[in-house]
Amino acid sequence: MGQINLYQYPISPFTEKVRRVLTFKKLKWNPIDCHYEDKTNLLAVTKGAWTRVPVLEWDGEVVYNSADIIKWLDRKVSTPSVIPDDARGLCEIIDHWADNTLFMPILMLTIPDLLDTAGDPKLKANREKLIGMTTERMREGAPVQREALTGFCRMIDEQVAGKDFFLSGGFTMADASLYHPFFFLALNPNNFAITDGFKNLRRWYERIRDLA
Ligand SMILES: N[C@@H](CCC(=O)N[C@@H](CS)C(=O)NCC(=O)O)C(=O)O
Repeated sequence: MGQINLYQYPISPFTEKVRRVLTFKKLKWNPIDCHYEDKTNLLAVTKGAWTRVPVLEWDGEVVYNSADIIKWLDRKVSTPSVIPDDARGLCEIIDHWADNTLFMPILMLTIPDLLDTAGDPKLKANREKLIGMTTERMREGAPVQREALTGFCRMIDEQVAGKDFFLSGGFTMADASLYHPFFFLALNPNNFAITDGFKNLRRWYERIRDLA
């Protein structure tokens, strides 16, 4: 089989979701870094259809959208599987919750400091436009976001108590989906400290982070 090209940003959480699955399946990939503004390579590989990362290109096929990439990969390389037959819908529901609910407070808490540290006014303006909110507004909402995230951490902590993975039976897409927001949160140790009181979650997080 040919080389796997993964169009990405190194700190992209949605790409990290796919990287966890590639790692679990012991598939090596070639990272192709994309630019936040110049979408030339993404438009070329997707024939104009998609401008976000991740995009995966393998053996002449091009797949985009992280959940679709993982489902496609699981069909192409079915051992070890990450989507159990009896939990297909559940994996998609968990993925949807992770991307659209769990990720939201983490995005709002992480982006302001990240952009300030980057010190690139063009990047800041681009990201504020994409998210539809200024970093000042995000900072104002931080207490509410912290409270929401603490509640989500408690739910995950309860589910992974006494277990190695989120669902019974081993690593699944659910672990990759739920891990990616915490990968992004961990870019800022002050924010990641929100997880300090959740020992089961932290053990699970480290297990998924350290997959080899
Ligand atoms: N639903 C998509 C979302 C992908 C996404 O939003 N990726 C971000 C980076 S993590 C992105 O490319 N944003 C647009 C941009 O950076 O211009 C997926 O799961 O792959």
